[in-house]
Amino acid sequence: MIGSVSVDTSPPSGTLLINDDAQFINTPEVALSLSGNDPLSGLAEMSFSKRRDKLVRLGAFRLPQGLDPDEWRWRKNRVRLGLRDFAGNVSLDLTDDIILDQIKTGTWDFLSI
Ligand SMILES: [Ca+2]
Repeated sequence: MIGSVSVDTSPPSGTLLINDDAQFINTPEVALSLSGNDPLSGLAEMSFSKRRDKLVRLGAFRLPQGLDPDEWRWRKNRVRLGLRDFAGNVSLDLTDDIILDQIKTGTWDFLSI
C-alpha cells in the first residue's frame, strides 16, 4: 500500500487584540488576547514583539509572559505576532495598536449662584 502525504501550503491564521481592539486606554494595564490556528500541519512556533522591537521567536504557541504595565507607558504601543506552521509556512504579521492617553480633557468649573 502506498501512503499519502499531505501538502500544506497555507500559512497559519490568527488574531491579536489589545483590550478587545480598543483604540485608547487611560491606564497602562492591558489585556492581551491572541489566537492561532493551522488546520493542516498545525502551529509550530510563534514570534512576538511588544513596543517596536523585532519579532522574537518564542517557541510553542502560548500567551507571552512579562507584559507588565511598564511596557505600556509609551503613548503609542504596538504588539506584533507571527505564526509558523510545521510545514514552514509563515503568516503575515498580525499587529494591534493602542494609545495610552492620560491627559485630562478639561476641568469642571462649579459656579455657586
Ligand atoms: Ca498551514
